[in-house]
Amino acid sequence: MMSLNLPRVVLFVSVLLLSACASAPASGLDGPLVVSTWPFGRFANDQSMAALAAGKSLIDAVELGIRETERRSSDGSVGLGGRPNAAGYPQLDACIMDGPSRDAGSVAGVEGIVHPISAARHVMEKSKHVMLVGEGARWFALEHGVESIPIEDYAGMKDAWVDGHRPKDVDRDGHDTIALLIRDKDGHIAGGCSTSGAGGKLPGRVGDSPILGSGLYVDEQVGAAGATGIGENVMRYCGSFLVVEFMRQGMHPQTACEETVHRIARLDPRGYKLDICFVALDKMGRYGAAASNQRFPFAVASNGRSEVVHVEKVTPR
Ligand code: SD4
Repeated sequence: MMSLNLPRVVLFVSVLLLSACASAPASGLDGPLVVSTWPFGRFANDQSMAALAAGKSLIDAVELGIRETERRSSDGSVGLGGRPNAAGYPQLDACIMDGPSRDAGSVAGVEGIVHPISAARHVMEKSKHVMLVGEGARWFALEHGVESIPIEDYAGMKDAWVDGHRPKDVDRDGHDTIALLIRDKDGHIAGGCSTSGAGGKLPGRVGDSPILGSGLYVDEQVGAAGATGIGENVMRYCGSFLVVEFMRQGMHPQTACEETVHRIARLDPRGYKLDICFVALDKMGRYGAAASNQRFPFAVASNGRSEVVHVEKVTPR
């Protein structure tokens, strides 16, 4: 009769258990995960988590989260209360991407639209196009009943600005973009981005935020990334796409964000003086962030937890 060698059995079971742990996602989260830019992202994350808990779709959760930030735009953050352009009025950018369907929608330089993220979703779902800009984007949003305000004064403000009666105090500071990324409990990925853009921008200027691959990129197979900061320094390098590509190569989202900042800093004449930040999450429920030259607070929500965390600027190398 075969006798049991107890120490060997214990060793065998331990090895089995250890290998099971090793194949679980390293510090990955099981339930839904929402990551977004800046402390104000926390309110958006909470809305997105509530939407998922209520059984709403992934893309509903993205839209409802970002609408919360747009609604709170009196914070001077995102939406119509965000930073005005050089002529003194807001022109808004937003986009949305749905991983499972590989659909996307975007609006840029849109005026008087209270929820540009909803306008972007309408472009995705109700048009044959991916991106609409300016007057056409506003018309399309109004056609689909998106909440709006009158913009009659804007033309006069622009004329006055063109004629040289320019507002004195153009506000170039402050942060005004929400990029929000979601991985749901089944591992599906989606994201959105909404902004009033860089304060004091020229009328007609479009930043990185509504440009797929720059301010936001979602890949159902890998994960998602979003950007904030000076859009010109992101969009010349397809920043969010690059983060996702680094994750595809096997990098943790944290490393992927850092490597993207290093890559851009290595190529760009400004070096690390880029004023850019990235957030990312992956299919396994891991997340990370990086910033070129400042401390970057961002918001994370997962089951039973909603908080603002931060990363320090990367160490130049
Ligand atoms: C833009 N990336 O329009 C946006 C601005 C921003 O924090 O994110 N500010 O360039």
